[in-house]
Amino acid sequence: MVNNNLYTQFLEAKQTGGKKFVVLIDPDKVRLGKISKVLEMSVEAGVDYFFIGGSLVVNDMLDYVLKSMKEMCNIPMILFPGNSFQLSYKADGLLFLSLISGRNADLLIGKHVITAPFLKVSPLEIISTGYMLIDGGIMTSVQYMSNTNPIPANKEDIALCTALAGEMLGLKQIYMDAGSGAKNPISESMINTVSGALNIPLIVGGGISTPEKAAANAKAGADIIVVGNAIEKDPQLIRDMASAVHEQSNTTKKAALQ
Ligand code: 1GP
Repeated sequence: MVNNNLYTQFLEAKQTGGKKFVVLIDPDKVRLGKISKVLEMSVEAGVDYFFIGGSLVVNDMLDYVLKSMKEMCNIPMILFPGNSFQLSYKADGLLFLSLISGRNADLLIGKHVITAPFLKVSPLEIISTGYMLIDGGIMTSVQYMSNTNPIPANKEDIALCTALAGEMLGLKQIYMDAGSGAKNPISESMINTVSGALNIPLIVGGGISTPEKAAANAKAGADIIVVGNAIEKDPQLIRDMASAVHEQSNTTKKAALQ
């Protein structure tokens, strides 16, 4: 039986105006002493999910990190793989990413063909995701590693048409990413334009460094907000980021009821 729990929650967020907050964990950068603190704070703050992955994972730590995390908390762990080697059955789900902003056939469909038979027999919930890189003002790892051009930050029409095409192709959600450590996060205006036209959930991340920006993105229409770098630098931000995002969910729901 196909497991749809995670995606059902994402879709419900889109449909009801609920907002989800995700902490991105790069398994290469994890020190287990520090991660236990991050997990503790995430549980207290009500973090909804962890995304696990990185553009370039060089240590063979993925299974170990996931196993250790699972022992410490119940927050669902979703793989956000930078390549087809970043697979582990110890996670709960996997973003099956097709890089629809690029024209690199391998990342649009090629790697997927190779991993499909492994995923078919895996217990992971597979969530097909149209992945769109948006220019964040610097060359990010994902841009370099994927050998693709991001969508220019001011080209909202291209972002909109790309996201719509992804939805029409049957992808279950769209992830707009300025890339980890982006200098400029995605504009609220672009988020608003894309989100307003989609019936599927919209994930937004890359370069979000303050609770104010996280809240503004949620208000602009992002259903799921992802933060990695800023939290790696200052785990204390988890609480304020999570509540800034969740508060927007209340605002939107209240507005919908009025
Ligand atoms: C990157 O969207 C994520 O793929 C998160 O980016 O690390 O800049 O928060 P940051």
